Amino acid sequence: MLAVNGIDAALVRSLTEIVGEPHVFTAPDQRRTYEVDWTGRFVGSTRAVVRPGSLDEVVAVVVLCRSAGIAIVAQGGNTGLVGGGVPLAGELVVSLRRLDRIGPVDAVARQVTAGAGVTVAALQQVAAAAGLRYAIDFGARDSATVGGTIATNAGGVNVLRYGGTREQLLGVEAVLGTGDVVSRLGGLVKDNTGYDLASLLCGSEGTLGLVTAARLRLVTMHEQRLTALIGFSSISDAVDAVGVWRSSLDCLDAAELMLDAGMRLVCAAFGLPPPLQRHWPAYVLIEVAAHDDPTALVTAAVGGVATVREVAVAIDSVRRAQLWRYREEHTLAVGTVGVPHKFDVTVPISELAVFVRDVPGRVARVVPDATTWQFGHVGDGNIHVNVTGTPPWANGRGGYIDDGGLDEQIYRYVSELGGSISAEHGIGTAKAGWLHLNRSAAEIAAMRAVKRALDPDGIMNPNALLPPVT
Ligand code: 2HG
Ligand code: ZN
Repeated sequence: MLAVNGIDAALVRSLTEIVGEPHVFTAPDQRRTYEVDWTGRFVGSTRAVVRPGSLDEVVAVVVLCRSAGIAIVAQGGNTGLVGGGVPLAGELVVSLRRLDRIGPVDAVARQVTAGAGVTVAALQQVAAAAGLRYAIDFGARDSATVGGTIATNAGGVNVLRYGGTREQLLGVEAVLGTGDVVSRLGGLVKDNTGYDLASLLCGSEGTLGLVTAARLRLVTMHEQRLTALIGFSSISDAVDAVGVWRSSLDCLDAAELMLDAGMRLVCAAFGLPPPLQRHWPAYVLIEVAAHDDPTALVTAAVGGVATVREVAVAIDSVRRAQLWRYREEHTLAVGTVGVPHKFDVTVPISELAVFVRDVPGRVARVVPDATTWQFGHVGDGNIHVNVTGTPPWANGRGGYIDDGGLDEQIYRYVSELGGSISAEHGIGTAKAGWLHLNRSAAEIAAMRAVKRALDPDGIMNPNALLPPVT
């Protein structure tokens, strides 16, 4: 791992001149939450965290770091799950959370400009106040930021209807690794004038530059929402049913898979009653959103699938939130068991049920005592495999990086099935060594060339995304 760490007193003084003393953290207790991801799996250290409050300050920080040869890790809400936003090699942490301005909603164009530090929840609230909706949504909405979701091309629960973050992006303002600013916040929907830098920066995980603001698409706010939690006798019945509903329910916003073990864990961890009268091997949570009452449509669609065993339906927001809790609390519930090793993968829908069935056995081959938890966005083929009970192979700094072959076991299997080793969380440092399973040598060479052009001194998140050069 490349370590660039010349953060000394002179650099801290220069950073302080740029952003002001209150916004440079050097004391251990100030730095701590920036040095570790929230699962506790990725633990690094840094001598300083800098919190610029404007585009000019971000430019000055990047220019300073470039001239001093200091590596930068950008951080938003620190909700990332692949070790891409914490200073594992002593990098300077540049927190963009202070860039939290939201511009006026253009209700006619259905767009808004948001700073990188705006949380997804804050953006959703501003959109809702204007009668619109921001389409990206997931459990970490209160902490995750616009900048972080762009850096990782975050997905979430509504991808099957609206696409991921890249599909919401009309333009960005960013500071490249050169210190140059690129800015396209005009919001033109049709704009075929060369390379699409916003798309390129989206999913680049801070390796090319720092996104400081974005022009984002807003979508229709549907007045009528219905959530249903449905029990099935098998994983394949659940997956097949979602395939049917994807065709029969145009208004399908989300289709999430849960399994019996995860459901029991959530109930135990949060003291919740079981959601249905009986426990079932597999559950699907669907949400539909429409202008007209969708109850009749959903009743017909659900009733038309013979393998449905039990259903709970909610229309009012309180009861809908109660049903969603069973899905959204999975991440925290697994965290109560131990530090999880997370795999965020996609496999073709045709392989999904077999994958979910076989993964625990594959895990047991390399870590016999581990427990495997699976849940995810079944509507788009994205499964979250969480493994707990893995021995604590430490990285020497208190984190858990090595895994005794678990990565190899899962990622090779995903790749054999024609899937992706990163569906929506990104590559980070955790998966950089496995990128070749999904990307050809020519593609990786092209990515390296782009990186050299936009970040000539290699200061932008140097250990993330691209495989280490051997
Ligand atoms: C989710 O879908 C998030 O809940 C987190 O992507 C997934 O905890 C995870 O593995
Ligand atoms: Zn997810």
